[in-house]
Amino acid sequence: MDFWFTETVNDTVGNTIKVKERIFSGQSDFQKIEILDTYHYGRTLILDGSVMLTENDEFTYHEMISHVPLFTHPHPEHVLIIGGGDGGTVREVMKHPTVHRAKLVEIDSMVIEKSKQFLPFVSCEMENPRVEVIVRDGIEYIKTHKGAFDVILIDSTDPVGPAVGLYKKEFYEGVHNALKHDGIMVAQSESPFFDQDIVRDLYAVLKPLFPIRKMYLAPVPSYPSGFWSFALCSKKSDPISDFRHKDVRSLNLDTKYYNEAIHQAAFSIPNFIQEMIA
Ligand code: AG3
Repeated sequence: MDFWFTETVNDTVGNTIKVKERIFSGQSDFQKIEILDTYHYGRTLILDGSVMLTENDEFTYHEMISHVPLFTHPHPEHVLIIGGGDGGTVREVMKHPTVHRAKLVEIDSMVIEKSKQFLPFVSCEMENPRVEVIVRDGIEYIKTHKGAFDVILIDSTDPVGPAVGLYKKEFYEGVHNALKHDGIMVAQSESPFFDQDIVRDLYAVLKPLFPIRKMYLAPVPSYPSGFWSFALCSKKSDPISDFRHKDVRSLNLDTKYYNEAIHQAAFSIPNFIQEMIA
């Protein structure tokens, strides 16, 4: 019998993927974790019924959440990743030679464990000596680390379950305080087609906190609408005028999506989304 997985996007829309094999299914203290092998997308990580990443298209998301801020900051050395226990963001951050230390603060140790076991294509840099993995609630962690980071990446799930607090004002005040005077943060900010209220609310929260705020976009075919947004907030550097484009060329990182032209093009925002976040 055919086995299909459907992510329920809303009451009337779902995303359906044909499954080859169930690799893992379990309940952690925080959420239901599933890893499926699928025909089109390869191995797929699902948390509480939502696709977090697939082998076939995770590169767009992980490259864009990492390289856009890291090539905007003049000299990123200390990076904090909140969430992202699969390791995909860590893998991209490790491509930057300026980064001395990346701390990954993930609430759910089972996500880390199962990604290491079944998703080596994302978890491959988790044992890098420049990486420190901390199993803790990012909301608590951020409060105790003032002025510590050059770049903070919020690689969260949708605002349900343990991630609800990652969309609130108090959390972003903490993020602001945890950044150095010229720090930059990026948060994944959902689909402008399906999650308009979340997008609107998040950008309203960020507005009074950071002088520079810009949305950028990337395709992630396995996510609802396949069209994803990120919020870049910065205390000093602008992602276009301070973009270290020469370093993109000279470092010549091994990326499948990100390049110099994409960095700039990603900040071109359609009118309906400009209105949404105005
Ligand atoms: N974090 C963002 C996933 C959001 C997807 N939403 C959905 N499928 N409804 C992904 C974590 C990857 N490191």
